[in-house]
Amino acid sequence: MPSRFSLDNRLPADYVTNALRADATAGFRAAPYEMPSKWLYDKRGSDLFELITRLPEYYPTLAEREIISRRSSEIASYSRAATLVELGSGYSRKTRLLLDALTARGSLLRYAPLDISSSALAEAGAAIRADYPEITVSATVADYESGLDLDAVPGPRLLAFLGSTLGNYDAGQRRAFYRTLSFALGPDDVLLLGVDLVKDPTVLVRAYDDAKGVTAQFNKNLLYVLNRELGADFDPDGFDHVAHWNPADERIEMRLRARTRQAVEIPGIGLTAQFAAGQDLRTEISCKFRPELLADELAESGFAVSHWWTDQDERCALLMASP
Ligand code: AVJ
Repeated sequence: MPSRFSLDNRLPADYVTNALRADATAGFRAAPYEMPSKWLYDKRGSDLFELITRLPEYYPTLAEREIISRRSSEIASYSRAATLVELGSGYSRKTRLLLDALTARGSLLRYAPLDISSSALAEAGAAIRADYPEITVSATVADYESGLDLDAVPGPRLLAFLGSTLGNYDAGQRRAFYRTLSFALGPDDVLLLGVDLVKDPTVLVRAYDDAKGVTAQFNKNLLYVLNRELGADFDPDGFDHVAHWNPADERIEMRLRARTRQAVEIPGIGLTAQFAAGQDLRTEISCKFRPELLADELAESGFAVSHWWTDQDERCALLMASP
């Protein structure tokens, strides 16, 4: 049987410019300045993140891989999925472990990755199509934050949201995200969430401030994006990379700290950002979770956690929940 691969673009042509403009307008009117972390991931940012996942300090990728490889057949038999939907799939590396287990079980018909990066989807989609000829790959370029339509994909569905991407949302954004999911999922579908757990802050800070400075480059990539897309004149050398542990909210905050007092023109939004020396632009939050609290907030949004797995060192967790 011939394999099938489709790449469906659901983003309007001017999506990047308009959405970035709206986020930058809000973010540079806020005090302190802030930007949503999704703007870190253009081609260069996605490549830098790939390098981060191979750093010795950045444990989450390996820890999650360890859990998935030990639990993939359980996941396959509990979900009996006909479709694996993956949000923020990027280059789909860990996905293969799930695809192996689901195809071995014989239930899987389709892999449906969604991402805002069409280059990552095209690359990953083509590779998966070649290696899994028996399933259909239907990739969608979409911003799932603004809604999710899964009516076209056969159930039961296993919706995977891995890599601790959930941690990029604050509590209110997570609630909105769970709502989107509960509209999209049916009673036979399951959610598979990968999260990073609260742990010793020195371990956490090291994971976000590595010795080689790759994370610093990744962080500063936001300034190149703002310069390119909004005609801004940020000087990346004028800022320091900061990984700050916020103990009250139990999250890492990546920031760019102005080395000197400076004014930055952002013509795309008709605004000048004024930085005092030492003033921050927050570029990412990465929330760390406690099992009971995460199960509670999922329950409040109508999801019941049925399984909960960690790696041997209990750094990260993978959970399965039903709507
Ligand atoms: C891809 C969002 C899970 O928050 O750990 C890595 C991104 N930022 N180093 C994370 C990231 C800095 C990463 N996520």
